Amino acid sequence: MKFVDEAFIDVVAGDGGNGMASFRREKCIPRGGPDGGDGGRGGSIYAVADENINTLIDYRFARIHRAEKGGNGSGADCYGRGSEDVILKMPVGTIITDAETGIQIADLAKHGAREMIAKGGAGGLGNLHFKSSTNRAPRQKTMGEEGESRRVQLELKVLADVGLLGYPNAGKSTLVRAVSAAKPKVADYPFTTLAPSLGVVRIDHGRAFVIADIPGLIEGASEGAGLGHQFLRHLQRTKLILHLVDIAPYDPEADPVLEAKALAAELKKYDTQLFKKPRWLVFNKLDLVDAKEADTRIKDALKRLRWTKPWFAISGMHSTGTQNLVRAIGEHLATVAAELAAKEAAKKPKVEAQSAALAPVMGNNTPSGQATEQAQARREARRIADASVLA
Ligand SMILES: Nc1nc2c(ncn2[C@@H]2O[C@H](COP(=O)(O)OP(=O)(O)OP(=O)(O)O)[C@@H](O)[C@H]2O)c(=O)[nH]1
Ligand SMILES: [Mg+2]
Repeated sequence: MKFVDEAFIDVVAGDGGNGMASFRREKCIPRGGPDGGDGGRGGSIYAVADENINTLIDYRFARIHRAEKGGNGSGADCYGRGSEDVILKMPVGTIITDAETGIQIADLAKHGAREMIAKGGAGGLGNLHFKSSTNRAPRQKTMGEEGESRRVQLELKVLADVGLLGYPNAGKSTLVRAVSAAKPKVADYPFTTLAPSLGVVRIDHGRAFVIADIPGLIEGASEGAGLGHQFLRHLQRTKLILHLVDIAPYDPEADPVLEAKALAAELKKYDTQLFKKPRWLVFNKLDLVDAKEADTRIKDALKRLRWTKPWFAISGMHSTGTQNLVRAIGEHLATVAAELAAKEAAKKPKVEAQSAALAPVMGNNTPSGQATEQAQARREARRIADASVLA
């Protein structure tokens, strides 16, 4: 199943209603003066992040979203009705860009984040506003402003904790099959995987992470070689990249170390932040060479790559060393989460001090504390369940 993660939609905000030029006409009130009301404002279009939505699939079918025009003003001081705003619910993590200019409009990173993506036009002015001491019967009015309209691109990055990087046939999909219940296609020809997919990896009871299998990358991907490098965007929000290196490539001419260097260069070309992200080397297909030969090849590779970061040796096909890898990933993710929590806590000491002062004995066992924890747990469970559906 192809993971739907992109959609283009047209958003058309409502025009403002027109102002009115009219005069008060009542029995026994001659020259009642201007009484034309203003037009109402047109509806705007907002994008709101909603954790209950997981894909952009709805936006592939419903492509045009319009808000209504504001009501026109009328006589007897009546103002036009303001139109309702249109709310488009999108998955958390959606990035919205103007399709024509490429400028980012919004990044819906958190549940509830709300951004205006097309502004409704302001209503026109009625002739009430134009009266003055010298012009007591003005006939001017203004028309409502046009609502904004544009084509936007919605992009949802795969929410994975760990992403795989490697040449075609390195064994990425085989590793995903070995450690998760997901079953991406595995075959002995390059570019078997054509679209990213997710798998959920259970570390132990109650702890899991999401791994992203992405298509293979080759040297020159940034210039379009192979499938190009656009799939690298799926690695941008991961917390760890596993760089798979085939220690026994089918092609005897291939040099896995040069290939690994080339991929690191491609990563850097795509995004230096991505290049700086924690990345571990995983030597795969250990079963194809004897232990001594494997040891020599790995040592040689580590030396030539001047590798000082963590590395692992596995056989995805026989699940050798994969549990060890999974445990290490679990520890890494726990450390990252703890660091993030500490950073968040340091960011808002004021708010916490205030709430502590308000409720000195309530702690985190309060109903609201429990509710937040429960909501968090529910969100996480849903995220994992969705990932397995996608996988
Ligand atoms: N002997 C052995 N073969 C493996 C191992 N891992 C993968 N393979 C084989 O290598 C081939 C490619 O594996 P895939 O998992 O499809 O590789 P991939 O990296 O996902 O490849 P692309 O999707 O084309 O990028 C398949 O024939 C696998 O059976 C391993 O640990 N040992
Ligand atoms: Mg694959």
